Amino acid sequence: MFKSGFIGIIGRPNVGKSTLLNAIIGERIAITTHKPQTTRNRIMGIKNIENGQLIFLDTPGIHKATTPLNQLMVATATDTFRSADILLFLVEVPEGVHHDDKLIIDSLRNIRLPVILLINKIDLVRKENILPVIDQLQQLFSFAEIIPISAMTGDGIPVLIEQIWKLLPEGPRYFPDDMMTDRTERFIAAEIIREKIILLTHQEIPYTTAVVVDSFKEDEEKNLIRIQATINVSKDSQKGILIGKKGDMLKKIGTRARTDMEKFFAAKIYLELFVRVRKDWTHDTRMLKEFGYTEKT
Ligand SMILES: Nc1nc2c(ncn2[C@@H]2O[C@H](COP(=O)(O)OP(=O)(O)OP(=O)(O)O)[C@@H](O)[C@H]2O)c(=O)[nH]1
Ligand SMILES: [Mg+2]
Repeated sequence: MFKSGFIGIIGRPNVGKSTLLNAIIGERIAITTHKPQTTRNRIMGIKNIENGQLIFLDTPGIHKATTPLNQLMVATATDTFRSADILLFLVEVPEGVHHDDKLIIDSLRNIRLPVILLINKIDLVRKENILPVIDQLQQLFSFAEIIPISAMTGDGIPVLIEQIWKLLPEGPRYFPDDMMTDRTERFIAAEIIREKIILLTHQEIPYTTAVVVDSFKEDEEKNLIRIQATINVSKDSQKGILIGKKGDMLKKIGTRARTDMEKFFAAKIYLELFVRVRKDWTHDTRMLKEFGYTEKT
């Protein structure tokens, strides 16, 4: 029997959703950092197994959003409640049950999808500390399955894939076998740059930066890709910080992004970065759309 369907990965920021997506797919299609609110879009990852096609949807972390950008991110995540066949609700065991986890559980009450509870980051705690967290969450909601995992080490992932397959409906192969994600190479290149910015900068900068790839040109003969990208910031002062003394910061971001891109695209990369101020873009509907942030993507 061939089964297929859409599996939404949801949870608070920083619990390990994108790490899990990458672990399942076996490629770094979604960026991950130790800072919350890394993911801003829905990112599809397609896993083909012998008797099924599992289509995972990584989503932004659900949190109390205040700015229009954050509200869009949360809407992108909660949108999967309607478009998925199964939800994977991730919590991280080292942090225990967080107030926002309870809010997410409350928002799951009216949906009819099976929800699998994933207790993530079990590599960080002793086994006996996992059970109390499971107990507490089990009292709040009737989960279809509860599986302790480590997205980092891969522990529990084969069991998870098996359980998902069991819950999926019979269905067709929606996407070609060799398709890994719905995201373009341009998107992934922009995200790799954004990951380096998040890792290398501080305070509000990770949250007020948007990267757009302006040009992506492949020279197949030379196995070379030329990429030009613009880093958009929301204030003049942030532009100076991103460029750094004598361009130091921008150079660092570029070098690290290029190294990752060369691995991902298996090609030599020429990367050119520009910084541009787009005043208060995180509050501007038109600019949010221009930078690729809409509920439906
Ligand atoms: N030790 C350990 N760390 C993990 C595990 N899974 C994720 N992490 C780390 O947790 C941090 C957050 O991971 P992400 O995958 O970016 O989390 P996310 O839920 O996608 O976060 P947002 O996109 O901000 O919502 C990163 O530093 C990961 O390396 C795990 O199983 N074990
Ligand atoms: Mg993420």
